[in-house]
Amino acid sequence: MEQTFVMIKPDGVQRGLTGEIISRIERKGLRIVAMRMCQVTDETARRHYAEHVEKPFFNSLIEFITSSPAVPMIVEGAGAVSVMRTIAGATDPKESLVGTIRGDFGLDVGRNLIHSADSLESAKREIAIHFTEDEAVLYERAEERWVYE
Ligand code: DAT
Ligand code: MG
Repeated sequence: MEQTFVMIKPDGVQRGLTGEIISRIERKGLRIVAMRMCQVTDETARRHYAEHVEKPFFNSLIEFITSSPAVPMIVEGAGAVSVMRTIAGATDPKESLVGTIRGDFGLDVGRNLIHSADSLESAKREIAIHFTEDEAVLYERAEERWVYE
């Protein structure tokens, strides 16, 4: 089973979409194995978005992501990394397909509701930034034998 890192961003929480977003992940059949609500610190945000440090939007991105509570989580399932990227939608919500989280709820690239790791390598790196190993719970969802053949 693959694990990915997902985070409902401050706009998702402030707009009351936490439940809606969690629902979409659950209904897909994916398993949430760690989750909390917290205000991301400046240090954690800078580590998380280190690859974007030279980008013109870096400072506003850090300011936004630390501005209000977020909901980081570890999501597990078959192909979890790419499946979650598909559920999240394209980076710019103006271009994300309807049916995706960003496509259904967003309009601005700086307010795109959800983060989802872009590769298995990024997922591992980001999980280690946001969670300790003992925070992930080991369990199976009762419906999994109806989700997987
Ligand atoms: P993604 O979140 O789809 O992986 P990314 O890694 O390229 O996208 O960028 C990280 C975040 O930075 C993205 O979710 C929103 C913000 N961002 C990206 N491109 C931007 C831009 N051109 N202007 C403002 N914010 C941007
Ligand atoms: Mg990214």
